[in-house]
Amino acid sequence: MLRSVITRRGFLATLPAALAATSARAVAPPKSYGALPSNRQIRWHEMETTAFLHFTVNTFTDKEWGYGDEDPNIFNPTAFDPDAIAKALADAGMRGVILTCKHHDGFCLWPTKTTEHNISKSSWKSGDGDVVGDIANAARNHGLTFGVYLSPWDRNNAAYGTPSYVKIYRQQLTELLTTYPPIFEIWHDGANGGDGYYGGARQKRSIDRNTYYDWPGTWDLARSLQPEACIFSDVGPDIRWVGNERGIAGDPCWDTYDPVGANGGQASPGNVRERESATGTRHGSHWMPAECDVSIRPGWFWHEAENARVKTPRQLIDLYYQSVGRGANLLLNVPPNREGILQAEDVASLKAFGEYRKATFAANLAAKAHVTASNVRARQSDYEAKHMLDGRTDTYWATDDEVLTPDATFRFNHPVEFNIIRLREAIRLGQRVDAAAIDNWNGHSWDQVAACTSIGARRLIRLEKPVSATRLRLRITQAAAPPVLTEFALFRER
Ligand code: FUL
Repeated sequence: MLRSVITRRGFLATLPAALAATSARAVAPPKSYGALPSNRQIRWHEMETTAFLHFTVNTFTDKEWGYGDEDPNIFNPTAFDPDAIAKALADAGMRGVILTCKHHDGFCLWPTKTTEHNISKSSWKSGDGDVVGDIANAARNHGLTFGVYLSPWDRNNAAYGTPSYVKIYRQQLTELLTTYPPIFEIWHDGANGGDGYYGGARQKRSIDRNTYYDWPGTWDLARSLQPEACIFSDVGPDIRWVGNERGIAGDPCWDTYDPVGANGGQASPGNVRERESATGTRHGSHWMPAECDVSIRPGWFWHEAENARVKTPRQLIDLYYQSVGRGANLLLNVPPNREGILQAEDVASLKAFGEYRKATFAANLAAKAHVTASNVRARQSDYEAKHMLDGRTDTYWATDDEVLTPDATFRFNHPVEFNIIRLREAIRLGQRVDAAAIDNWNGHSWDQVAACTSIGARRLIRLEKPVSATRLRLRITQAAAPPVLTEFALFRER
């Protein structure tokens, strides 16, 4: 006789009756709590760090925002090398790259049919250039996924401010999503409306940020064309802006969020109460993790004068802990220069940042610990605390339903020296933990060495100086639902 059961990973399995008898005693996994991530969001969380490429006419005019009247011929990189760009990003540990396919100036870096203001009108490569295609291919050749930034604001387009521009914007998005798939992220900037060339009108055009673009319609279109792509904006729907351009997430930084408009009403791209973007909303109704965008230089575009002001490896490492370490992703902008390559100074910082991460996070120093827990769900081995050490994201430590503040003790045969602690919740079951602490055994009693609030996809705690331990205790001090942790890891900065 065959019987179907749902295994703890949610798979439907058919078991012989004898086996089913044993599994009938198995206790179901904990119930999920609150808003849950989609599969596309889970994949996005796993990327941790991605790169931003700001590259367009501004690179050649030395501006941050082009007015929209730039001559296409000005776009003329002398030694464009997409492969070298992608290689430098991949070597630095970036997992994806997002290109400014069109910035506010409206110049399209692919041969679009929607406007004359595009790369095919440039004498560069005799009008045969396609920077979007070239970067997308090079990225994939180096194992990076590709994403598109398409500025909603278009200071070139004569129709900007009328309904027909919104159609053009959607056509541009359609071209990008159908010509260069797969796309992992679609980036909608919040800067909207103001002065511009607008086909020669040279005037100020204001739009209603809540209604003009009919964002739900645009996102439905994006979903239908690239269902696996995460859509980013100030208000998601998949990924939220962190509320600042310094690359720093809030602490806590909840993965859930209910956006509120700048004046307390409806929120939309360009109209959001930024202070809440950094922390998210505890018990919020949408899973909408934060992305921390920041430039490796003062500006988003390359400027010769900023070559000496590139962030140091140390600064990038600090940003990593302030973004990725708080459960967000880091989107690091590294703008190509007028040659069409990354500036040597930027590459040097990137390289050292990548090497630091490779060396520091090479192996979990707690992997061989012997671990016991104050509570294990139904005392079942599937839920034991050892699953926090197995390097897998689909196994976890879970407790009985009524146990919200358990602890787990890790014993080491030899003292371990560490200054980084990494914790992860099994986010498929929601964000459950509100606070945790870690104690070190001093031979007589426990000394608290670290504490944190939100964990979610990931929490990195960086201690000021290394700690040596033979016994450590992880305490969940507050939780909204029985905690479900998939990782406890220790590292020593190199
Ligand atoms: C901002 C834009 O105005 C900047 O130019 C840049 O693209 C940045 C990432 O977003 O809103």
